[in-house]
Amino acid sequence: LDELSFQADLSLQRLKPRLEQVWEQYSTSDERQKIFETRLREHWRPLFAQLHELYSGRYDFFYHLEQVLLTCALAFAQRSEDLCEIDRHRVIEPDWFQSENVVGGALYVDLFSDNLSRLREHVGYFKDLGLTYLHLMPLFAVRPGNNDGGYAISNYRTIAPSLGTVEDLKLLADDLREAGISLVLDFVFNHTSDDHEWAQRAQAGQREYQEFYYTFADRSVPEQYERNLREIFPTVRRGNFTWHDGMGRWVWTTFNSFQWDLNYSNPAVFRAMLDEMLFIANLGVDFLRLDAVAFIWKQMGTSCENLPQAHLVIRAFNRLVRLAAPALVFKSEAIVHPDEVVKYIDKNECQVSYNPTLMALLWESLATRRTDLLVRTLSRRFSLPDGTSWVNYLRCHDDIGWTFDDDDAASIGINAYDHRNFLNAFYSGQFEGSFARGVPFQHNHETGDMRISGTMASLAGLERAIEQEDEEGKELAIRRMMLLHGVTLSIGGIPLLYMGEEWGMLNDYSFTTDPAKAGDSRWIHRPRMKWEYLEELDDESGRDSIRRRIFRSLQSMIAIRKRTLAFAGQEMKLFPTGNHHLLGYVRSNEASNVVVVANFTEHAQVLDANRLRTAGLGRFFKNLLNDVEYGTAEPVLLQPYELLWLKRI
Ligand code: OTU
Repeated sequence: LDELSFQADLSLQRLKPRLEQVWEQYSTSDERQKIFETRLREHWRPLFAQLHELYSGRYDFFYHLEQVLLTCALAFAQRSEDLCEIDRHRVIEPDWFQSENVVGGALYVDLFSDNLSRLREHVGYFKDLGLTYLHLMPLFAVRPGNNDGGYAISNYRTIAPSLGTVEDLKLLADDLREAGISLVLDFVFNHTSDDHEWAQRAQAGQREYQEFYYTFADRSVPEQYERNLREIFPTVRRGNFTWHDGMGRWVWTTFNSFQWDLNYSNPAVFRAMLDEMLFIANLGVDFLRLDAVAFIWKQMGTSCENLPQAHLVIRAFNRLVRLAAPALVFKSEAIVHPDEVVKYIDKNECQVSYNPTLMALLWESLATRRTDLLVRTLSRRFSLPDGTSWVNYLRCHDDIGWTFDDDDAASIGINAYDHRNFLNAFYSGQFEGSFARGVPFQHNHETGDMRISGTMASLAGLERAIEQEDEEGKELAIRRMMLLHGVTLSIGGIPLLYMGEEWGMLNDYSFTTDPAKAGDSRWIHRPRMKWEYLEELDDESGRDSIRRRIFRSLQSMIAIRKRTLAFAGQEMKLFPTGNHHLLGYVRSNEASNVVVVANFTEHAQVLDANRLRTAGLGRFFKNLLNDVEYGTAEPVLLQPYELLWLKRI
């Protein structure tokens, strides 16, 4: 027995009487107690080791250890029978989310249906589209005025009053579960709003709560940190610190000045946020989106991003979830260099993760009409550890940043700096001949860095084509959108729609009139749902409706995905097409293969069909998307932006 395991076991033995008190307080059944004990046998030692590594330097380590365990046990004791039942299933089948049946959507409750109780009336809408995973953008109580779209939380246990109550959320969670739809919420744990109770206590001078954050009496320490820090929102404020007049101190604020970074080197913060997290878990949440994971640990002399301790904190949270609420899956939101993104993905850390590199490179391929950088990147960076999964998306509520590896680019003769400038020019519509209508986000004039805002349809050319009454342009824009959806629906992992995409919704420029939003161009791609669009679905008068076509095509593609077993899981093999404008890959399961080929240009392209035969993939195929059959005796012709899901026949 090694020293740490010995200490872990001894600590647990000493803590047992405290656990007994929890069971007594909640009249926890013997059977439930046993479940917790069994889980402790599996998770306690690794958990102890993680907490020991993070916090054993503190004189009061054992006190915090006790508090963490009690917080976890209390949440377990309070978890509903229904949720415990799901826990039991998912412990046996931890890779349930890898099914071909899983298709996600994300939305803002207020913009979609005004509030939570109205949202319950639209469960049928999600089912109709084929969704089985629903991410509700942050809906907890927020500060007045600018609240960064819900990411400045003042209370993790109350819902923003305009959206409803915790009771409404629970009812919705029940309805969704009944309909086979998983509920996804954010855990905004890097920072709280400046009006959260802890921040208010800090402002009132309580030292205990000032230590929940990073506060400094003068500029000297912040300036030392600043030497190595990036600026995430440089147009909001230069640097990463904000002066707070009332408190008379500088506060670490990575994002907006009202978002105060939490101090995880303080174990009291770890415990307090664990408590908030398990409260959210017990509402009936299936996936927790861990916001801004890269920033949760700071260390002088480093970039304070992606530090090893950030991983440790998440791993410790993961163990605690395995103890109290194992049905819950963590989704990492790390929009950073691809080498760093994958480090968060592990059965014991975040089981699923956004795939920002695929997202960025799909747009890159549309702009360049070439797939070289995409193929190069997929060949080295798509595969993941067992039991984990990508979340593949095209747009979300945030901007697009050009996250690819500079050396990947250099290896195929692309200068990364120039290429990012080109992509920014292309997607902000400044590049001659661009079809896109995006706008800059967080342009940093010092470094030249820029990201892009805009809806999928506007970036894909629909807005410009409609404005110019360009029929061919509209056709190409729709094809671009369906092409990208067809990739995220088939490449491996959870496809995630950003609601509004199903109608091809265009940029909404009205945010500029709202002072709380005007400074943040991401609001351009957060449009309000227009329920009147639904009427167009059944209007068969022959009137040409772009929206009906987009909705119906997407709906049918989703349905096909859900009956194609080869689209489950994460295994993907690139298929060399021999054509720089095509992307090809093979998805397989024991029973069958599907070969996906995608044309990223507005010109017809030819695929040498012998490649299919010589790769042993078959000689006769059917495109699952339109039932057209192909044989390898003839070259395969792909129409502009055409996508093939080829199944051997
Ligand atoms: C996230 O995004 C959220 O998705 C944003 O909506 C929030 O504003 C922000 O955190 C603060 O809560 O910079 O432009 O590299 O990983 O954390 C979006 C930073 C962001 C990203 C990400 C951040």
